[in-house]
Order: sequence, then structure tokens, then C-alpha cells
Amino acid sequence: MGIVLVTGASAGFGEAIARKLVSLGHTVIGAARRTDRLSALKDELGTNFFPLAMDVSDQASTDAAFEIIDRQFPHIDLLVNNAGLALGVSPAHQSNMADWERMIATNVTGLARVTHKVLPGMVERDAGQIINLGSIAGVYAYPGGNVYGGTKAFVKQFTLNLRADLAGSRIRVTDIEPGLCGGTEFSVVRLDGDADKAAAVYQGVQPLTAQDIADTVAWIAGLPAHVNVNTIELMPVAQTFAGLKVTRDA
Ligand code: 8X3
Repeated sequence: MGIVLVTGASAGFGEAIARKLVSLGHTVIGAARRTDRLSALKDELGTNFFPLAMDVSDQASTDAAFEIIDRQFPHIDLLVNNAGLALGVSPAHQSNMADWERMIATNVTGLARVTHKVLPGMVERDAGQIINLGSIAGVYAYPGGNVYGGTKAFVKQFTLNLRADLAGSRIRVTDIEPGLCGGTEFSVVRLDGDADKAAAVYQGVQPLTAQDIADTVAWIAGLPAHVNVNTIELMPVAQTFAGLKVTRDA
């Protein structure tokens, strides 16, 4: 049983991962901006859940959160870099620059920032595990994916590059790459709060669930110490990578 830091723990994947890992006996530090939601989770999960205010897109907020972690916890055994978001599905030339900057600040800079905080301690102890939440959007290009897909390609390559730098150590690093996932606020946020458009994304489809992702995290974390899952791609059966578009002359 270990000490786990989950970012973006107030909702969606992060909340499900926190719940799952607490149920398995881990101590979970659940970090997020929305502390009211973390408090509710604390009421549910009890002493093995430690709510922590942290906005990974903000250096000062992350510094303050790590001062608390350093005071209260001896080390982190598992970092789950889950905080991230998609904003917009417009083609690149019609996208909003502020949306792009926010995705980069959270999905790229935030993930790197938290990793940069945690990694030296893991290397010093020659122990630990990092699980990053990438996406199929970082592997397959699709219309409207533009910067979101770019941030997830960063997550994938950063994960693999960490493996390269950590060669010879016992530290494990994984990129989980989910496809279409429902039952979370992800699509509502992506579609700027439009619940009808978000519901249409899942029309007639059984998507992955946050529970599927939490189970995957728990499986990877529970593998024997000599096994590293480099990347793992999950899609609902209803989604495939068929359909490379060909534009024909009229
Ligand atoms: C998002 C994956 O398939 O919903 O990370 O665009 S998908």
C-alpha cells in the first residue's frame, strides 16, 4: 500500500481513480482546484483521502501544495498525472487562442510541473511510479483535435522520454490513452457547457467509463515491480481508427 498523488481528483477520471485506490488501501492525496468537491469526496472516503488545493497550471499554487505535501507525507509512491482538459472542437483556423493556451498550461506545462516536483524524490529513493493520462487524440489526428491532440502527443512522448532518462532505475512510467469516454464532464467542458451537444457525442454508443480508467490505473499500479506498461490504448468497441478521409474532386 502506498501514498498516491492524483491530480484533477475533483471529478471524472481523477475522482474515480481516487475512489478505487482508496478502496484498495492506498493513501490518496487528491489534488484539484475545486476544493468544495474534494471536501465532499473526503466525507465519503475518510482518513485515507487527503484533499489538497492545487491548480497545476499555476506555479505558485503548485509550489504551495507541495509545501503541504512535503510537510505531511514522507514521499509519493505513485503519481497519477490526470489533470487535463479539452476546450473546443473547432478547426484550428477558427479556434480560440485562450482555449489553446489553457490546454497547453494544464495538459503540458501542468503535467511537466508536477512531474518535475515529484521525480527527484523518486530517483533518490530509486522507487516510484508515474501514470500519465494521455489520449488516443495524441496518437490519431482527427478534425477539431488540433491543440488538444498536440498536448496529448506531448504526454505520450514525455512518458516515453522519461522511460529513457530513467533507464537503470526501478521507476515505472506509463501513458494511458483512452478513447471515447462518457459519464464525466469532459465533453461538456470541451463543448463550452453545451449539454445537448455533449449528450449527442454519446448517442447510441456505449463509451468507456471513468471506472474503466480507474480499473486500468489500479491494474497497472498492482503489476509486479519488474513490469512496465509503456503505453496502453483503450477504446470502446464502438470506436475504431477506421475512416481516414479522402477528399475527391467533384
Ligand atoms: C478524448 C478522446 O475519442 O473522446 O481524449 O476524442 S475522444
